[in-house]
Amino acid sequence: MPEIILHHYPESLFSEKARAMLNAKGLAWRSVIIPMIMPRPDTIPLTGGYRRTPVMQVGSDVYCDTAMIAAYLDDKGEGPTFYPAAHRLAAQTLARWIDTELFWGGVTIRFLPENMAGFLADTEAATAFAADRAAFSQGSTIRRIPLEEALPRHQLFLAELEAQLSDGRTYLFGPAWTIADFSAYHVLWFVHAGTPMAEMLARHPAAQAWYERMRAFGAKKGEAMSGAEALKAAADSTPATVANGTSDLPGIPVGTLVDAGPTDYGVMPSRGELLRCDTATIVIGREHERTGRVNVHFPRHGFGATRA
Ligand SMILES: N[C@@H](CCC(=O)N[C@@H](CS)C(=O)NCC(=O)O)C(=O)O
Repeated sequence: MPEIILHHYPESLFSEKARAMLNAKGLAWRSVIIPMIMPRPDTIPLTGGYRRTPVMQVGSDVYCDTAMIAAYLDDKGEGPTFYPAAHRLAAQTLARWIDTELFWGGVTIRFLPENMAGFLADTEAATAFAADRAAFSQGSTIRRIPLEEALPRHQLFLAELEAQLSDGRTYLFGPAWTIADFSAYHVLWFVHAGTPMAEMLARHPAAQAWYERMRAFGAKKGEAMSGAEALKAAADSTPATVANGTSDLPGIPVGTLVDAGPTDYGVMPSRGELLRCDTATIVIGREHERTGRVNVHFPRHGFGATRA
């Protein structure tokens, strides 16, 4: 199997979710650190436009969104599945709620001036970051959550997490992790790690102990790789075959040139030939002079494709 390559940056919370999943599964991975803001000349050739972070590459297959990354990793490495049958619906639905609703409330809290120390180097970096994220937000359908809504939402989640864990269980749904553990972990890491908000988490002992268990997964770093090396790894491989690809998009059969991407925020699409669109995934095939042929995989939830 080609190496697993994560394109990410240290401060990115969804990258922390991917790092934790990779390490929990005991998988070896290579680490390409990308800039926190655009341009990203060694990542966009792989995705063809998608610009959210992280992106995972396995040879010339590119996995966008941590939901897709989790689905790919699930049967790799060691440890239990992220989606145990008895809890699959609850864990997936909770993970999706955390990755959107709790996340956007968390953004409001984390970006309060008193929680920002050390996040951006100086005023110049702050100005560049604000301009980049304004461009990123173009076309977004997401509502910014005001603090008076975000804070009680977060406090209630902490209280419910504490109640869930207070019988001494190791993970949210029992002795084995699910995808919901990794989603809850990365948002708490973003809000509480290294900020004055750490004290709020510490008031929840069961949640704090669970958080420390999850943080041990996130801590390990991958082996460094340059963006140029990662593109060469794509150029040197062939994408995995997409077997029996079908499309459930009305009037858009497999083989159509499409724009595929998120429908909620960071909506910059990737253009390519549709290889599959079903309830779980969208896959497109595309070419770039630096990568050769790549297949780009998206989850279906929160994503769409239109004729280019
Ligand atoms: N649902 C996506 C969310 C990814 C996301 O929002 N990532 C943030 C960084 S943590 C992002 O893309 N920010 C803008 C950027 O990095 O360009 C996932 O699970 O990967």
